[in-house]
Amino acid sequence: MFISFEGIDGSGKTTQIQLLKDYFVSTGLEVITLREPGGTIFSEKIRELLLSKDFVLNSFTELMLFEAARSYLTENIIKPALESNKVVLCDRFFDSTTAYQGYGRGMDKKFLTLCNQMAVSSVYPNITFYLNVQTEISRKRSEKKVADRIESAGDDFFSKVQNGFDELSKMFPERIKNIDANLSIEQVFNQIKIIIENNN
Ligand code: Z5A
Repeated sequence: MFISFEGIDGSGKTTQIQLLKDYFVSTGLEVITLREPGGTIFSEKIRELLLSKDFVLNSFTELMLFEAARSYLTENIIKPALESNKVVLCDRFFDSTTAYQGYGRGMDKKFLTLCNQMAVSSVYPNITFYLNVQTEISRKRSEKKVADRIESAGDDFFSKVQNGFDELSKMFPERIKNIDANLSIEQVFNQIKIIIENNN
């Protein structure tokens, strides 16, 4: 099973991925956790370039780097893991491209869909948990973190991205589960657990 987690920065993805991993492991399943961009030495190098404040990237350069990192990760890690029946939990996947590069940066969404399809070559998440959090709450949670290049974009950018995730969850309600992520860690995880248990 392939599960991705989406949402704005500080929505609690890393926290919930760890809880879901522990849950699956306790039931005897083999689980791998990954993040995007990243998850392999090659893709982590691309991540450094993408998040560094040393470079000014235009939207196209940024997009190509995200897709290159995703293509490599999918081919070399996600596909083989799914073929050997492991559960794959991924912090972000192609919905982030639609939300950040499409809704946030204003790139053409049809073009992005095509790029996403080419990068993942038919490997799609079975479930996507969209951790839907108010921007003020996520900002408070991320207060201590030093902002990277993308996190340094203004509030206007993040409200467009948030709107993008909202729209996506309405367009694909079967796959994308809209989770109220303003609640406590335990309450958020309960919503996820109920969906996983009903899915079995
Ligand atoms: N990006 C893109 O533009 N296009 C793409 O295609 C892709 C990505 C794939 C990667 O960022 C950046 O790349 C990201 C989108 C862009 N940029 N932004 N903005 P990243 O991987 O470095 O970081 P992130 O994914 O944005 O977020 P994060 O810092 O990893 O946050 P998180 O994983 O969602 O949250 P967390 O670490 O679990 O929680 C943050 C804090 O809140 C922590 O102290 C927790 O203990 C606390 N927390 C978590 N949940 C709760 C609840 N429920 N209550 C209270 N406190 C909580």
